[in-house]
Amino acid sequence: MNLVLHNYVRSTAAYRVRIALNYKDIAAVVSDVDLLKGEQTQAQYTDKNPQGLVPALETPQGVLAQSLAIIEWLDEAYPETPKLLPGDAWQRAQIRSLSYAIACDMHPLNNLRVLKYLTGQLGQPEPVKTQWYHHWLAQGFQKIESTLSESHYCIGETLTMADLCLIPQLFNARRFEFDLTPYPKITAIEKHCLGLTCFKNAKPA
Ligand SMILES: N[C@@H](CCC(=O)N[C@@H](CS)C(=O)NCC(=O)O)C(=O)O
Repeated sequence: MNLVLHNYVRSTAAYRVRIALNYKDIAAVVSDVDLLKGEQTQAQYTDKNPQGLVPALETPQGVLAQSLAIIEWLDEAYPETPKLLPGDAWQRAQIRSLSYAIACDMHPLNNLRVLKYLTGQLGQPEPVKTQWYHHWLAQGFQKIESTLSESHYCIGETLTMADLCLIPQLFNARRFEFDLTPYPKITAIEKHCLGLTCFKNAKPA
């Protein structure tokens, strides 16, 4: 299958999909969209992905937006590859629940366009932006830390979509100098995952 991943190297959401492709060993051509230059809002991109965000995956059936939809599609379209939503209905629901806590409740509050609106139209200075960013990270990470066990992974004993949401969010947190010492279970999972090849080859750096 010919796949094209529309990507930006520092995008948290695209990072999730890069890890998924690596883990499953699925080849995709990478096409970079420079978010800082606003390429995500230009017709060349929005004609393909009207949602105007990265990632998007071009597939033989069409263009799919939304990282979690892409990851679930990869799981179903490539059933012979290792699953990122393994287990029974209950376990898969647990994986989605934790993934959504990060991707739906944390990440959107700290997205580029939200931060730009805060410092641009709303005229807030940089320290307020950082305070906003850290506030919502702390809210999210506190809740997640309290639900984790002592495993190497967020849910169960294997890698799942939830880990693909957590690790990129931590990359972002570190980039904004957020103190992660109060979250030992989260950082233990991070340490383990960053040692895996599929994460190493997907890292923004
Ligand atoms: N819920 C979407 C989020 C996508 C998203 O927000 N992507 C960011 C980069 S991490 C983006 O394209 N931002 C551009 C902007 O804010 O203008 C997903 O999971 O794919």
